[in-house]
Amino acid sequence: MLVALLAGCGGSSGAKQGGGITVQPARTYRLEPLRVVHPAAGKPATLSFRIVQPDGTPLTDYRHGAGPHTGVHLIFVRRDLSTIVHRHPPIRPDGSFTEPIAFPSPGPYRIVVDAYPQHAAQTNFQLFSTIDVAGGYRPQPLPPLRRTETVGGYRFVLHGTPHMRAIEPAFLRFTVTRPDGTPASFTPWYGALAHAIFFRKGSLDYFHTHVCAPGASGCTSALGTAKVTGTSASPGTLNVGVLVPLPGTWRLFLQCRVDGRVITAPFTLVVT
Ligand SMILES: [Cu+2]
Repeated sequence: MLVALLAGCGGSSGAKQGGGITVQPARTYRLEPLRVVHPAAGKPATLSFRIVQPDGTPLTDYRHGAGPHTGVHLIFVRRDLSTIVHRHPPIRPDGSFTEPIAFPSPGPYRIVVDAYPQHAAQTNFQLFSTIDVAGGYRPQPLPPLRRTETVGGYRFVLHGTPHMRAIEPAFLRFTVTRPDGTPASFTPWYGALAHAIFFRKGSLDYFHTHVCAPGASGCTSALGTAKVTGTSASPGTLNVGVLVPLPGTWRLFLQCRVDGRVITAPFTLVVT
């Protein structure tokens, strides 16, 4: 099965106004076309897309180099915030991306394409779409904040009491230990020691920060004039920057690579 998806990028579809005037879509970046072949849970699916620039030509020139702020970050989040898939697909010379995806479970997902163009006014921008992965969808209630999450035997502990406000940088201090109790040592994955991906309950608003190795550059996330940079001062510790645009209940997906495997630990956060 092949599904062509409409890219929902900033409400740019044309709209009929009263009096028969057609308002043309804003000249913005868009996903064109965005296709998913075999969107069923547990089966390998293939997603392909290009980003088309306001002038109608495909975007081919992306930022590259060290750090996480390069290329395209492709993220799928299930609507109930139970699971995500996060990839940095390789860029083809014609600006197209083709990525094999295994959706972990059926249901509605939001697709985020977070792009870092080489030459643009802003560092990055996001384009959004949605996809239904076939199968029975049973939404899971969002669990309350738990300070300890164990994933595959790796233990993530959130220390202190988080007080988070919208648009204000804050830090969450985590320790991560292996199944044998020793501090986890993080190996860079997609340019960072850890990726902190935030989605807001209900609206699925998105933000993304990183933890990089000491001295690394290109690791600061910005929201307007506010900036935040995560740090890791010693093995097994993560000082994760939080910078989200709106109050509400958010789900943080904290991802890192330890002992050759990528681990995702989810945490529920309340931002006032
Ligand atoms: Cu990231």
